This record gives sequence, structure tokens and C-alpha cells, in this order.
Amino acid sequence: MRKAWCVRQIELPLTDDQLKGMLRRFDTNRDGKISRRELRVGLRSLGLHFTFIRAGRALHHADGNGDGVISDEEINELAKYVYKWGIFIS
Ligand SMILES: [Ca+2]
Ligand SMILES: [Ca+2]
Repeated sequence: MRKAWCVRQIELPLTDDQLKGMLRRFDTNRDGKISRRELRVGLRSLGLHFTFIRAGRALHHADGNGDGVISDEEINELAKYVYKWGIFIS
């Protein structure tokens, strides 16, 4: 199970902008903020495992003002955090 934390099945590393663009698409209700649920669903759509835990940790890390959602200003922090998981696109 441990290996599943390391997502390396795809090849090219995402640039910062690509990653942010991808994260913005997680905002399915288009309110400009990414909720924990949207983050979880989005991560799952990338084929990641443990999305419930990951979404919780990422949100906790990136949600600077503690309102429970990731706003556009906070998306940079979220991108930095998610980047460490090594998400790659083919
Ligand atoms: Ca939203
Ligand atoms: Ca926030």
C-alpha cells in the first residue's frame, strides 16, 4: 500500500501554471473556491489514492485564513503542496 502514495505512473512533470490550472478546474460549482469535497473529487479524477486523507491535509496546509475552502490566493500554496506528491501528466 505504501507505494500508492508515490504517483509516478505518468511522465512529464507539470509546470506550476499547469498545476494551478488543473486545480482551478476542481472548482466544479464555479464559486472561485475549492472546497474540501471538490478537492477530493478532483484528486480522485487524477487517479490518486487516499483522496480523503490527501484532500484534508492539503486543505489544512493551504487554507491560510481557515474558512475551510481554497480561494484563488490560496491556490498557490495548494499547488506547492500538491506538487510535492509528484503529479505528472503524459
Ligand atoms: Ca467551488
Ligand atoms: Ca481559505
